[in-house]
Amino acid sequence: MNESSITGDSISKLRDAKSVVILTGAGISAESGIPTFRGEDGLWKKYRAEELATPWAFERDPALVWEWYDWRRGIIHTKKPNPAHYVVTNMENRYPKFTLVTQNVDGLHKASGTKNILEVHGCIWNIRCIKCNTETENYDVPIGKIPPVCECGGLLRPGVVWFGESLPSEVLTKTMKALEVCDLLFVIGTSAYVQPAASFPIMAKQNGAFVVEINKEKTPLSEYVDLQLTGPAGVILPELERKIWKA
Ligand code: BJW
Ligand code: ZN
Repeated sequence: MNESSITGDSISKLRDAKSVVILTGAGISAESGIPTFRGEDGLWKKYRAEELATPWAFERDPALVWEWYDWRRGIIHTKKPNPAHYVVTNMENRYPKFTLVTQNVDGLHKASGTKNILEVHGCIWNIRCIKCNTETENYDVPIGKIPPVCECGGLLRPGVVWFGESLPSEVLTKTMKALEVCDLLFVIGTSAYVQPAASFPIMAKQNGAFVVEINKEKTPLSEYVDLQLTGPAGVILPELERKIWKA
């Protein structure tokens, strides 16, 4: 972290905020060993998104899509939250109003103890029937027979949001409300490429929030934010926590 970039004014903004939203992306789980989507070793470098993460891909070949999700569930279930997840959890306890909005489907924020979580792209540990719409938690690794089938005879699909699908409406409504009232937004480990999540920081800033970005690299948001901290979230966030609350 470039310590000099955090002025006394920024520190008091971060310390004194009352209503806080944190938006996270795959980068916050990278140090837990979970691949991101668009980085050097990102998933989209090896697999074509449109062949795997769309409703049309699932219609065409549900077994292929499930093979990929089964493989990813197998990776994720061995992984644990890293220091960045735990600082986020601590922040929930420090601020009077706190909402975590995550694009991640890995469940690591819940595993680290954060409570008020909005999973805008769903959760890889949920499965949903495409016929009767029943959604259940399922932690089986491997999933078993592929593709899995519901008791009603319908195909089961991962409970995640694919390209071309709407985000869950209740989750989106709660996200919009939180973005309207927050005075501080952290944007952590997202390339800010996928809509509508990429627009959340713009909405919050237009509503008057102070926006802090933490990322290993510059993103399309970097020029727009009030404070940009460059480096791994698992290093930056513990340093920031020390600087703000334990100095
Ligand atoms: C670190 C770090 C460390 C690394 N510390 N940082 C044309 C046609 C159809 C649709 C569209 C279209 N144009 C636009 C759209 C909309 C589309 C979209 O945005 N497409 C883009 C590709 C342009 N969006 C949608 O379709 C969404 N729905 C929607 O808009 O509904 C309305 C609508 C419907 C129909 C038509 C049009 C509109 C749904 C989006 C769903 C996204 N789903 C996925 C898969 C989820 C399930 C799964 O996991 O399999 O969500 S895609 C993937 O990207 C995943 C992620 O949540 C999402 C965001 O990625 P994220 O988190 O930002 O990860 P990366 O890898 O991109 O970035 C990692 C970052 O971390 C990098 O910046 C690194 O530097 C950083 N980093 N290590 C800190 N240690
Ligand atoms: Zn069913």
